[in-house]
Amino acid sequence: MKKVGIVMGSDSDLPVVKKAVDVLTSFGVPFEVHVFSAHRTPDEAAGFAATAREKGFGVLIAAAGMAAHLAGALAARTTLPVIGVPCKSAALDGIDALLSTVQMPSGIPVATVAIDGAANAALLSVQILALGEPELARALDEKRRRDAAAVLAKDAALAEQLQLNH
Ligand code: RP5
Repeated sequence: MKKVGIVMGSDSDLPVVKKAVDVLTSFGVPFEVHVFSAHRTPDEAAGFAATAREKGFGVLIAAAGMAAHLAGALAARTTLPVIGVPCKSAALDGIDALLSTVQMPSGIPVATVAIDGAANAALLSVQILALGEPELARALDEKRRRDAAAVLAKDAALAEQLQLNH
């Protein structure tokens, strides 16, 4: 199975990235996590992206905050799908990172998820890998069923609590 490469701009992004790690672990998808900054270690970030395909990666996730150009910088060096996770920071609540990540000029796409949306970035990675992995596709279907059942259980519990529908 192809690996997912997670790159964060700083170790301060780890609490957000942990959500992606948990999702990938739950699906048994192999992954690596690195700290490479687009501005502090541009050569390492570019080198990682440029060699990612030959090293067995199928998708890259880039998590960064503030003037977050990490996802775009990685996407510039690979034709693997790159998913950007804008991370919240103090000054602008993540709007800075959201706009920096999502507003890629035409030609170099970055699939951007919500601010701090690392869980969805991981799920999207699994969905991409599942194109060639029927077992993963089945695991995704099963998760959807479990999630739906959890919502319906909450609906039933609420009705019970409020004595509705009786
Ligand atoms: C970005 O700047 C990082 O992705 C992080 O979200 C933000 C702050 O980095 P630190 O100053 O905490 O290293 O490059």
